Amino acid sequence: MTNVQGQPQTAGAKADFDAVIIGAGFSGMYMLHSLRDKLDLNVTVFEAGDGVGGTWYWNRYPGARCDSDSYIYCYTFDKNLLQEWNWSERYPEQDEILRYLEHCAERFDLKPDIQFGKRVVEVVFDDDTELWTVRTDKGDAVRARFVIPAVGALSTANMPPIKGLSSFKGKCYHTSQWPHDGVDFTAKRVGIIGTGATAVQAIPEIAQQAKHLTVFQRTPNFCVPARNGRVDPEVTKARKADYDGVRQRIKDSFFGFELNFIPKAVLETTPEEREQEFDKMWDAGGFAFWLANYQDMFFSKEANDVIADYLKRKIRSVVNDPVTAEKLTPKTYPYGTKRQPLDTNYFETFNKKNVALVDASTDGPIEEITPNGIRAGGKEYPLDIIVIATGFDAMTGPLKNLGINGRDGRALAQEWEDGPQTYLGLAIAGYPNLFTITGPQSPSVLSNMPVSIEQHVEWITECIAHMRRNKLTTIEASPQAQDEWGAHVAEVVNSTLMPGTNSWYMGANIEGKPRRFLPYLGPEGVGGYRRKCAEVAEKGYEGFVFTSQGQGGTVHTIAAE
Ligand code: N01
Repeated sequence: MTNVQGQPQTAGAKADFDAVIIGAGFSGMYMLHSLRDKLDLNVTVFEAGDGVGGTWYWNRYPGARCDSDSYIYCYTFDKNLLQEWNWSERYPEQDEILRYLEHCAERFDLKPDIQFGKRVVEVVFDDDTELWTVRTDKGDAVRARFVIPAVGALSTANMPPIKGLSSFKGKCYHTSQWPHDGVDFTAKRVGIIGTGATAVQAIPEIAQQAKHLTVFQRTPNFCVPARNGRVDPEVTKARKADYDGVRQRIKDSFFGFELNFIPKAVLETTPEEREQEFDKMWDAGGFAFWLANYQDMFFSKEANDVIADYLKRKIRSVVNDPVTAEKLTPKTYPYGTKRQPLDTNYFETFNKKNVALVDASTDGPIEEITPNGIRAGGKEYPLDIIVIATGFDAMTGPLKNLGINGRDGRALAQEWEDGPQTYLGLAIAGYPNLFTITGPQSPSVLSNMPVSIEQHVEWITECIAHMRRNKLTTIEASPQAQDEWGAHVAEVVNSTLMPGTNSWYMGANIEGKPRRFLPYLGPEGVGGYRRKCAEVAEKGYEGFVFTSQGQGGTVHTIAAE
């Protein structure tokens, strides 16, 4: 075992570990494998859960499944793993994805280096030793050269600040903190708050079991059918034979899928021509309608209206009651500027006799939770179970909660009060040797996550290998590079329709959260972003500052452009 500078671990090293990774989901697991098995570093992982899986460990609500096609919602770094694993469906359920991640943990022997049931509560940089001290809620305090929060973008639950929540006498569950032994809805009156991607998956499932389901909707959503099912074995065989090609295509693509925009403006098409294209995307199911539509969809309100009209007609054609159909039809924001939920019988569910919709704008908003149910628009809805599907304090929440204090005692939670500031969504000025995986201001949630996770893990690994080769002690984003990156992220998104919508991408779902676009919607997508990160590395880590040999050592500055 050697330390990060290539010296034997025992040769006067002060750190307990070369690296501490926080979280054992998709990103933390690959980060561990990569640093431990490629660079031979001494690494430990702290994981709050009692098992691996991250998102897939916690989100066990009925209907939970991935929205990306399974053949690309997986690790692609290991050719044998790609060949040996077989998914049962186009969009596998939560328990199957969790089984896959458990299989990966066994296959790469990760568990011995993961400390389960330990939540990190503080991460503090020491200016003198240039080491991080990581503390957990179980009393651990370990020192490490590098810290890599692999905490996911959607892992801090948003508990809505609704009056009376704790007074409810029945059972109440947030979808992301679901009981491991499930919830029995039989003969129960159930209320669900929220109609985002989670609720769109859960509502049809709960409605099948519950005596009655009341859906409390604040904003209606544009939904597209998932079209889940078994994948034709011949298609699977062909994909497996061409995984090198698949991998290259998703890496170079805009969103990490085998999907590309139609290189044409919808406003230049005839109604017949575009209706045919819309039908094709609708029939294909999945994200095609969102991410492979006409190229002006995200830029022109007029173009967007044409596309949204197709989806509105679909809602009206499925929902029998015209009043309910109107309530379910989005009218206040452009299509695609909120995350696209994929559905299986979502709108059809509102035709069932045991399902009712309470819409905030027409029936009145939720006023309070009472001991017996939910009061909205002056009326009380009696309930036995409340399901809270109100999402997450996305992207910044998980990082702000870690108690991160960087150089000179600066606190990340304070510095980000007006929104995240990062360089490439990978590093933060004032926080040396701390890397974020799929952090704010990187493509992250606007991509097929495993593609972006692998890119970040591989970039970070190569960066640490570079430091090792060159005997460098710390790396830190320069404030100038960080400012320029922040300005670029804002400039790019401001040319689209995204900033005008109250979405969690904008932080608009959390009261008091600054209105900032949180991910990066690069002009060339994840492919362009990957090339940018590679170029930064090729230019000697442009925009980063290195030190060597500890405090007082040589400072190497590589200026930003
Ligand atoms: O959360 P959301 P989610 N009172 O924030 C409403 C990923 N995901 O858990 O739209 C009343 O999207 C809120 O209303 P509004 C995916 O990236 C992945 O559904 O803010 N209502 C909205 O309807 C997704 O985008 C998969 O007006 C309140 C809902 O609650 C992300 O997770 C599957 C409220 C929250 O929707 C989050 O989805 C599922 C309040 N106080 C999800 N506060 C995969 O397939 C909020 N709402 C991998």
